[in-house]
Amino acid sequence: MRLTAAALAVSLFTLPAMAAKKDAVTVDLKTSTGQDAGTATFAPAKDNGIAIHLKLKNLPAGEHAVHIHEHPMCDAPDFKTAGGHFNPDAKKHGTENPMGHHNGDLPHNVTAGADGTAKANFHVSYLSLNPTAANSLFANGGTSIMVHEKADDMKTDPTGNAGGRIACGVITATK
Ligand SMILES: [Cu+2]
Repeated sequence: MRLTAAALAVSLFTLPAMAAKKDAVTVDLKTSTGQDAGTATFAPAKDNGIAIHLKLKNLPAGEHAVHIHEHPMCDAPDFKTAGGHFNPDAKKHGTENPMGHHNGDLPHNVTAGADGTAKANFHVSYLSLNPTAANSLFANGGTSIMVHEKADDMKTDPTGNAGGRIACGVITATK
């Protein structure tokens, strides 16, 4: 009797936590010199979009663009293998609304402090964690998350004029 009650308590406690863990994906980012650049966590949101939590470090102080790029590859030092922006809808960068948040490429800016860290939370409706969706972060084997040297100007197509690539993390379903 006591065992049954204990087993029930354990399962009630752990099942929801396990479900949440399974659905969220945490990606490690590295700088172009191989330093730890922190993490990005992608979790499903209630409206089928995703919640993104960035906890970055070892960045130069100042504003930096954060994008999703099209290939799941982060080869230092230039991270060119990540390709261009992940843009499943083939939209022009930064033109759809004043914030530029229209497009699968996730143009957002984060600000790193003097200590090189930056934290940010975004909620986006135009990306998905559903592996079969065209706008999935796992589409075609995966994507990558990129931090740039400069801020995204939210208008220059297709790059956002954000300069070099300074940190990168591979996003795949089998992390
Ligand atoms: Cu980019």
